[in-house]
Amino acid sequence: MDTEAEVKAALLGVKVETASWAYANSGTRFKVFTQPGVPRDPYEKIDDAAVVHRLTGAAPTVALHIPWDKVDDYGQLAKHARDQGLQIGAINANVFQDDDYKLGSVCHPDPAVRRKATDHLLECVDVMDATGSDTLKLWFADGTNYPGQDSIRARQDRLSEALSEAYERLGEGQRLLLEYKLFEPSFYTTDVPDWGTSYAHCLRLGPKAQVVIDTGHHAPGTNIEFIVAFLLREGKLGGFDLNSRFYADDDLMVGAADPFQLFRIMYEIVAAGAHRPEAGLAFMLDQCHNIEPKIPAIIRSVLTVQEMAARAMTVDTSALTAAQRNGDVLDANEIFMDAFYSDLRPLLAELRAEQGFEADPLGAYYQSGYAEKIAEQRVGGQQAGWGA
Ligand code: AOS
Ligand code: ZN
Ligand code: ZN
Repeated sequence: MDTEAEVKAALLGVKVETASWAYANSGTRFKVFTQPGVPRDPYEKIDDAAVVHRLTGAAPTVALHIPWDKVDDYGQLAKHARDQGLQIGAINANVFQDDDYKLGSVCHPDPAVRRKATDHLLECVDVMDATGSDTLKLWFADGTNYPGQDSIRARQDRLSEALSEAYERLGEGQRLLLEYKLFEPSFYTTDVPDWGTSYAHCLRLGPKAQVVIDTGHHAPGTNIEFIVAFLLREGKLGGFDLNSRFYADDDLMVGAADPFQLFRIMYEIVAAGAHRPEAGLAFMLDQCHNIEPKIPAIIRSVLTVQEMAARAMTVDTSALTAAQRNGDVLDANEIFMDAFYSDLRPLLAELRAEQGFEADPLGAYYQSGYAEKIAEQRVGGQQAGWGA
């Protein structure tokens, strides 16, 4: 993509999905530092998500998490979102915070526990039906802590059984995204530890099952963009949980630790044409802002995703292809790095202003008085559940 106009047009298709839990209190197992003004219920989480979208113009959907966002009337919650220009995005199941799930959920040795966990997955599809969501996002904390604790293979059979039941429950236009995580909270095995495991289960399930890459879920040094390129080529990449990590699944602002890695990931997406809305790739934020103010941190993350996507769109692909074909290693790398070094924040500010949004969303947020208003109005903010 060469011209500014082409980059701007392509950027309009790159939308970020914020996470309801990122607006609420969160923390680590050591401490949850509560913040003034955090939402007291899912409706207020949606209010905050709407502020991010109104300022940036790039965050039109918000992911829910059940039971953290449990309400009596999900249709009413979805209407509340629509009334503010938002849609409900992925519905995240939670089968990791109930006492019954100590030895796992869908992989648990006790069939009664597996039934309970699978029923929760089906409940999440009911929530999808009620909210108009098209995406069921599944992350399993299931695993074991000691060799011999359980059968590795039997746990895969149990997982496959539960996934099949959830998959069969999906309606028209709905899909299942299976997220992997190499570590935590189990210490010896994790039942969906890597992209290969997720990919194999998604292949077995069918075309409505795809992999979710959480950028914080790999061993240090993993080449994530390779996984992105491979899964895109197989048509099995459903989307991302974007965040940043320095040492584990830190869930920090995306790009904060390694913007170059985010650029390389976005390059593979743009090179495959998967940045286009019709590709259906979900750019979800899965972040927890434990010490920093939440809404500004989420705005920063949305802007960073756009910035790295824009830079990826400016790679001179014809020159790069020629250099690659000729084996000009340094030329090819220099062309790639040229795009990474370009600062496209002015172009993005211009695009936002042209679209009627804030050229400087963060500055506009600070001047809006919204933070002061919610701090005054909302007392006793809800805890997301992380670090609970
Ligand atoms: C947990 O580490 C995973 O990243 C989950 O994807 C995420 O936090 C979850 O979707 C919320 O339950
Ligand atoms: Zn995640
Ligand atoms: Zn995570």
